[in-house]
Amino acid sequence: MAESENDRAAKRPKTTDAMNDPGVAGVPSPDGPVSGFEITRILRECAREKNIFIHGKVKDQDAVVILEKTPIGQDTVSELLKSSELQLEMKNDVYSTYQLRAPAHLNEIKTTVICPATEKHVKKYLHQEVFLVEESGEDYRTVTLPYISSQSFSVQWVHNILEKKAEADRIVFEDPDPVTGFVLLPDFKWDQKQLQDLYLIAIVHRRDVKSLRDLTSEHLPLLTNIRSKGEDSIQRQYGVPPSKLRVYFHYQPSYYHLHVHFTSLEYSAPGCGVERAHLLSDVIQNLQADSSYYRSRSLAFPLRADDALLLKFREAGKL
Ligand code: M7G
Repeated sequence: MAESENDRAAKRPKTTDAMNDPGVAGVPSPDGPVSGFEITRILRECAREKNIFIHGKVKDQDAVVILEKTPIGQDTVSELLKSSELQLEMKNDVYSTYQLRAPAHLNEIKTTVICPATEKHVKKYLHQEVFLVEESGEDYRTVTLPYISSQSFSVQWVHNILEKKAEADRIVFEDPDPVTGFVLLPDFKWDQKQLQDLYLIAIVHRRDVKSLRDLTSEHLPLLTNIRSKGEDSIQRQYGVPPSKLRVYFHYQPSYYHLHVHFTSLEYSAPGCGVERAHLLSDVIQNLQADSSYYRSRSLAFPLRADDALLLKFREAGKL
């Protein structure tokens, strides 16, 4: 099958964080961080999503490795069928099943390494019971804000992107305006090999907005700019129109530096459910109607059983 313009566009060279780069992006790296990885335990696995999250050690440092089988791209199907070995498993009437042994370059596993990983990283990927919390504006100021100010994940990786110290060659679009500007680039969950699971993030240049909670009508020019220029760039670069995109915030996010998720509508991205995702278009309209909407209203979100914020809500008698 002929390779479409969109699929070609999706196949941009991959890079890794320049700060921890074990080699050159796109070049095999036999001494990369997974070769010396010693498994401590499996944090989570999902047969349906075909991924596994592993906690272990690399040279005495804690690490999390995520292995994920990627979708089969339309453009590889013809080569896959022609150049693979087939081993018969069973045959019955018109039905037969096989094990197909694909050549290595058509059988890659997307691998994400977090090293050194903090206890919070390990917990993030550990399977846990979840509880829905309803946070009023007041709860945010008295319970959540003091907690996230002391406990949240480092946003060093975000600053590296904004300062072009990492992932600079992956940037799809940038508006450098310090107030309304942002950087748009592929999320590290997306390997860019196919458009079915397209996933980009827009990271704002300004550093004084932690999350949805901080937004007021003052930020409307920023939000409308992200929506229009983000959608235009994705249409231009990948041929995906705005009507095929889900554009949203997470609340709570993992990283408290304002960013917007752009995912393919076809793809049920982790965290795109109603209990965590807030459509950018809804946020814009809510702020147009009421500048203090996100400062004052209650917002519900899921928290995992081992999340210290859940304990804070319990201690405050809110759960
Ligand atoms: P979030 O809502 O704060 O957290 O989104 P979540 O991870 O719980 O969804 C942050 C987004 O940034 C996620 O979609 C991550 O996959 C993505 N992301 C995280 N890191 C550390 C990186 C990174 O180093 N590079 C890129 N490109 N994306 C990242």
